[in-house]
Amino acid sequence: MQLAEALFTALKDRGATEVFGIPGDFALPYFKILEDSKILPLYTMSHEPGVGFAADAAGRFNSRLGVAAVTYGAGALNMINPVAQAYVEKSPLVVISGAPGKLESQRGLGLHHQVKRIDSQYKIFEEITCAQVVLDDAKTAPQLIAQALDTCLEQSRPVYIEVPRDMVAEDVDLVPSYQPDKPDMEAARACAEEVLEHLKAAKQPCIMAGVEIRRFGLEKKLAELTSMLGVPVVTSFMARGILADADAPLIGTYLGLAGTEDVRKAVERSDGLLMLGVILSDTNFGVSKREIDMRACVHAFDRAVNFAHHSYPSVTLAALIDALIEIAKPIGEAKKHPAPVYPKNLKASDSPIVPTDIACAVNDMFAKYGKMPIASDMGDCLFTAMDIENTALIAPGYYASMGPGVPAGLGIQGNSGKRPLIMVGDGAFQMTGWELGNCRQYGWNPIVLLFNNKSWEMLRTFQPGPDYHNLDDWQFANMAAPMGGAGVRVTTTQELVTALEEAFQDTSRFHLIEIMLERGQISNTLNRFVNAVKRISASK
Ligand code: TPW
Ligand code: MG
Repeated sequence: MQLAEALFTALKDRGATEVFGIPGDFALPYFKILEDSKILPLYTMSHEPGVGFAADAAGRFNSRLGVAAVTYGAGALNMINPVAQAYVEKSPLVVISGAPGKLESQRGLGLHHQVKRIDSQYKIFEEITCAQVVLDDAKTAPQLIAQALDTCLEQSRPVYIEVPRDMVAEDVDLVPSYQPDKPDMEAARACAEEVLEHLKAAKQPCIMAGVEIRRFGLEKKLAELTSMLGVPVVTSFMARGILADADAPLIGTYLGLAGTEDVRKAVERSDGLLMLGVILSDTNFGVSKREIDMRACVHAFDRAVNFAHHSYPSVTLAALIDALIEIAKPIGEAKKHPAPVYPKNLKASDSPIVPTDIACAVNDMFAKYGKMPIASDMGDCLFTAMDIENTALIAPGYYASMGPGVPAGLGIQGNSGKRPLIMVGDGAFQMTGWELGNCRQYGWNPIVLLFNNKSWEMLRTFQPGPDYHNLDDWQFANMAAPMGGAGVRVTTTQELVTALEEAFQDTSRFHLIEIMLERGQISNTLNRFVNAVKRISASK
């Protein structure tokens, strides 16, 4: 079998369902094999950040491998930021890069797309991926491919696979199939006993579900466990959107002082907090970390479980949850846990639109037509999304890069066929909104809610004043038609409701709803977030 075929077959065997990419001369040979072999469909995008964000979203959405295929140098280095985000947010992203052939690199000439040395790119990717391989030997290639992909699945972080262009058609053996490590159930059971004791001893036990729950496909199991225990569950900010279709006693998303009081108290007053797969980041805990007594927490993350003064270094999240399910019993009195309340029934009128109206209008549409998966960019759109009914959400909740909104939506649709709702600010749309032009050729039809405040408004909330936060009026709605979609600009709640109705009715193309917002109008969550940050810095 040709080396490139072996690679794509191995990806498919491990759950990848498509490839996002942009070719280049160092990548043409393997792109040709991808197309001819038809092992996985290829979706081309317009700019490599879009490739990275789309592939990352595909992997996050179905908890399988996302695949980004690019060329050497100019292509791969364009993807640094999305891959870095995937690394810290634990997304199972496989980066495939073409590279100069073995003989080319020995001729002593500077090669185009090369930086300092031929392996400069490899070294850069070492810093943002958890495994790196160069397939420059037909004998070792199958083993190296297996190692890289299995590490990607086990750690749920990006890996880097470099394919010299003269290697792609070399004859190689099949890649060994995925052999997951056997979990150490004895250690997991001992750990589970201790975790359960910890929860039972607490007056106010609470479980925080983090993003690893989704990454490792554990939502149903967690719902089963938490229903058996009857302990309230919150998600971290980063994990917002998980458990949307599972029957768990979910009370909301923990946002510290930026969130709702019920959720904040359940977490911060808990004397037995169990954090399952939660990233300990400033965005997850920043606006009140000191309120949480970390010594009273148990933290399962990165294939280890940590108590205050000791840890179980080899207990995976899956093994811990399996072991807990074996012994789980209801804890304390079966209290009714308050379900989160979201704004609904938007009054359609000629009033100007504020961000909460958008959440309200979306909730009304979801109630009428059913929920959609959401891809949100960074900006107030993401804080507004906290007021939308819990549904699958792909968003940069930790690393916080602008740019993923539109391409991540395309990644969701390319991966699942589901129509996504995309939420994006005007600043972020200026970065990657153009990827929408790729919808028509693939029959994709996202609904895009563009929050146009003609401003980098989130920055303005942190530093009021400077004029450089002002953005020009780009008239985005007018750009939709030539890109193959329908565009409309709305300024009143009545126009918003009408535009949403039209978008839901017409599934033939993408709909771009350009929602005009006054500068200074921000969501409830961002408002609380800003006030909390100000209060914390004033008290220092
Ligand atoms: C790749 C820094 C964080 S939020 C923001 C910037 C520039 C403004 C976003 O403007 P937008 O949304 O999209 O109009 P809104 O609601 O605030 O008006 N470059 C990158 N990522 C980040 N996070 C920044 C800069 C930033
Ligand atoms: Mg803006």
